[in-house]
Amino acid sequence: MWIGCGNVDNRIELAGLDPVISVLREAERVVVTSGAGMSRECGIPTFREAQTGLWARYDPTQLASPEGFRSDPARVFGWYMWRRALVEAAVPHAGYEAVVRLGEIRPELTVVTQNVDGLHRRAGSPSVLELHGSLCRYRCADCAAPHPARGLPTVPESGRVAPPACRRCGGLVRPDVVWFGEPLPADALDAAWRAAERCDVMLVVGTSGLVQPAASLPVVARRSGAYIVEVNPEETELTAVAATALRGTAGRALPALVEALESP
Ligand code: BV8
Ligand code: ZN
Repeated sequence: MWIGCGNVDNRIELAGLDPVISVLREAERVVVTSGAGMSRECGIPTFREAQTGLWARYDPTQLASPEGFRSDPARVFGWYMWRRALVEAAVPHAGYEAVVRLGEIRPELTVVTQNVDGLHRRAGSPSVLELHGSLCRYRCADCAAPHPARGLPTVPESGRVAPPACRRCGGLVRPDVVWFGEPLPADALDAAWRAAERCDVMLVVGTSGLVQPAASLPVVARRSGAYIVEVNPEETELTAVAATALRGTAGRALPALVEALESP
């Protein structure tokens, strides 16, 4: 079942939200899992958008992988300094605020994100499981010593920026994100599996559901009996797992959802 997004003045057809509202009203444990679409309305491109996507001109494994970084550190580091500029300029939209509000009315809310932009935290979500790390943190590629983000350059376009040298061992500094072929942080991933297995409702927001193991969380939740809601303007690999799909953007559908949940 899916609900079209009201084409007039941004309203979601609230009548279509009913099944989602009634399960949320009964739910104790809710998980919000988010992907790049959650930040699209903050001006941060998603990965797969054709022309403007983060990967439009490059193969992701060339940019978001240890091999890519080793073969051309300046190109990869420059890509992150450009993305860092986008993130620093971004302001969390009303959808992020709706997730914070949902956490206030459903205290057992777990936020799990594939995004590395830190926007859930910046919006005020108290605890966020960052499965793929954060481009707000930097460390040495060799000895893992933390490196301060302040003072790193931000660039207007994705150009070449030579990464600084580690102050402890002279190794190259890299973003503290999870690249392809790298393991996810065990504590965050374990907590995410547990939350998926125990939740009553999972909102799957702004993800194409293609990157593993994050894309398996809704499958695990569904198998454990959770009601899955996809929030995405388009169908994805995960639509089949969803009980309801809200065909709207994160910045519009999430506030509409929380407003309906709080209405008497
Ligand atoms: C690992 C950080 C093992 C860096 C990223 C099976 C099991 C395990 C692994 C694999 C597996 N199969 C394949 C693999 C390998 C690989 C993988 O998944 N490959 C893919 C390409 C098939 N996985 C890995 O390598 C992972 N590591 O498994 O390690 C291991 C274990 C032990 C020891 C060694 C190794 C690591 C994966 C993490 C990679 N890092 N990010 C960075 O960001 O630079 S991935 C990156 O891409 C994102 O974090 C995100 O996860 C992914 C992009 O996906 P989305 O977020 O969904 O974005 P996308 O653009 O695709 O879609 C956007 C959606 O939003 C669309 O649906 C669109 O319609 C929608 N949308 C648009 N606008 C809006 C909107 N929605 C709402 N509102 C809007 N306004
Ligand atoms: Zn070092």
